[in-house]
Amino acid sequence: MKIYRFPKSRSLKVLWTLEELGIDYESVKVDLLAKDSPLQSPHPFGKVPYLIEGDLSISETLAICLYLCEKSTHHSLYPTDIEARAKVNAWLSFTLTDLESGIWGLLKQLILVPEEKRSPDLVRYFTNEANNAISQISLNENTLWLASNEFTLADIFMAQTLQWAKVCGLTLPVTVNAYLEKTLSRTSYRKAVEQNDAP
Ligand SMILES: N[C@@H](CCC(=O)N[C@@H](CS)C(=O)NCC(=O)O)C(=O)O
Repeated sequence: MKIYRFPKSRSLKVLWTLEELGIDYESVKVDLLAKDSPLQSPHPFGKVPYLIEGDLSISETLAICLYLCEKSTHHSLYPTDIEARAKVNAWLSFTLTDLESGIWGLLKQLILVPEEKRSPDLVRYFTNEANNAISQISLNENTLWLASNEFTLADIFMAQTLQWAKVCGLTLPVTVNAYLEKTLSRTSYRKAVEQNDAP
């Protein structure tokens, strides 16, 4: 199985999922910044992450992670019980829509868009959107992780998005920051970052 990756990008979520599940993979670094480089992702639009396994190719971070969870016999990351799964799905949906939209917009304005094209109005707008979504993260103090006492896919998606928020200079509530630190202390995370950010 080959995973096309780029440092600091969403491909981290896929590698983190693979590390949690203990699935062997080969990660292939592409060059997202130089479109004339030979190191392009085979994704139809040159994006990462992208999975190729035999004749199968999958795009979209969530679809790849769900495929890996459904393929695995370890069910804790994406539970089979439908009520437990619904809680994971709710957090995944919140993270990928309400939370990510403001943070990703802000990240693009602050880092990815060329300086001369950045807009202070957009920075203000995305900052408000992001802070508003962050204020809606209500952690359940009776569970160890976001959706339950098990570490799930929801935690992987939430953690990378919160990390992006910090890269943007946003301040997280103390409890959310403590949750993030706990998430990032997992061995699987450290291994995934090592792979994802390798030169
Ligand atoms: N909706 C896609 C977004 C993928 C995406 O935009 N990836 C970025 C890196 S985080 C990328 O490859 N950008 C390069 C490009 O758009 O050319 C997903 O969730 O996988």
